[in-house]
Amino acid sequence: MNCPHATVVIDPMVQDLDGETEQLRNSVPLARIELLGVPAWTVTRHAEARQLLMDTRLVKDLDAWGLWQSGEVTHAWPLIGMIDAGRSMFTVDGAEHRRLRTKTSQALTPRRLEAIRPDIEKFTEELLDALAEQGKDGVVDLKTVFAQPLPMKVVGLLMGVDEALHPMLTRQYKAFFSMLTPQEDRLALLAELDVFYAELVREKAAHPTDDLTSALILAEEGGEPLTEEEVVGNLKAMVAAGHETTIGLILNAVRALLAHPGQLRKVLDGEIPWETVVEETLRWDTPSTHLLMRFATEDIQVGDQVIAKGEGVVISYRAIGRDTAHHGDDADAFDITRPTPIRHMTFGHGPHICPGAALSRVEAGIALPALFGRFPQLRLAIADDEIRKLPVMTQNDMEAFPVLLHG
Ligand code: STR
Repeated sequence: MNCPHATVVIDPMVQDLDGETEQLRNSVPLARIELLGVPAWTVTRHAEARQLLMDTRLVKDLDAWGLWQSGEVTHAWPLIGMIDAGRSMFTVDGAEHRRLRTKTSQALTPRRLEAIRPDIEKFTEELLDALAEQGKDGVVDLKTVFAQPLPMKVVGLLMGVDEALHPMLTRQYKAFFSMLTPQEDRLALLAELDVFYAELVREKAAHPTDDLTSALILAEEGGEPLTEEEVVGNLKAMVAAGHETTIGLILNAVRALLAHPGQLRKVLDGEIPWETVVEETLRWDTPSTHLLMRFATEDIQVGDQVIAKGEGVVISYRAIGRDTAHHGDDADAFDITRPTPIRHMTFGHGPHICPGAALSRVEAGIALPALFGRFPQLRLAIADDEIRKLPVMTQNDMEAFPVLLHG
């Protein structure tokens, strides 16, 4: 049933994410949602999302939000940290956005990433050794031992964050994303992280190395150098995004394959490439469920609905990946044998399209075949429907992923 005016209340404690996605998809192209008492629009269909992601009347600037201007939304709202993340390529539009983003996107092209492929392979092998050791007598958590540390090591290498600091960062981001963390604690940890990143940037400014943080500090020839605030903003966006989303990509792919043994067989037999697994996972079970937020600087007509000036717009990537109008009637099925190419939009579209897309594909493209190559008998130690989703509103994040390595 299509009831475009019903408001979908996004529940941080939701376990049935498919149910939430379906409910959102009952209202296309836009749905009215409520995020912990705060109303917003969300886009639930591929075509309109694509269009809105190119629409310059929608901006990232928090000051364009009516509910922020009026004081109805404040720092007391638990999701404010998803929007008010400091000045960076994530929060600025237009020419300034290009200035903030260029170096990062240039550093993350498939060609440039070839240079760190051997490092990613080495990290993967080391973590698989640890997994083998910890899982030799029984159940081991694939999340904490493998899927979580790998992206942190990779983004740490890229940005020049020492390994000794990775556990602290993992802990802080876990608390940041969890809706069970009291808001004062979340604001305190964000403030701590800001101090940490500012110190790191000063240290790199004094002793530049060959990492991306040092590159961001150096002035472009003839260009305006980024300010310390901008470098910090970009650095923390890279660490948060590079870490959190890739955990989801790896675990969701493993989960989908284990739930579809016939398809896993085809991959292990070399009939279907790993890239297809990665792309179908990105479409079907997106790491990022809802991306907050953009604001309308004028009224924007979408179909027969109007996003009024000052209203907030979320992009619900999970619903978009399940769009039957774009992906066909079987959009709800995980199917790596589908005859048509998978044209998902999980990395976004337009100027803010994920600069780390190629990196995440390289990471998952190394991690998945290495994992299944080493443990072809890998299986879940619990039933699939016993996997607990964390109380996180915007990411598809699991509590743990307990596995048995040897069947
Ligand atoms: C987390 C908090 C922070 O310090 C900086 C950022 C900016 C980038 C954001 C990140 C946030 C949350 C997760 C995001 C990421 C960009 C991509 C990632 C939204 C707000 C996704 O989940 C797609």
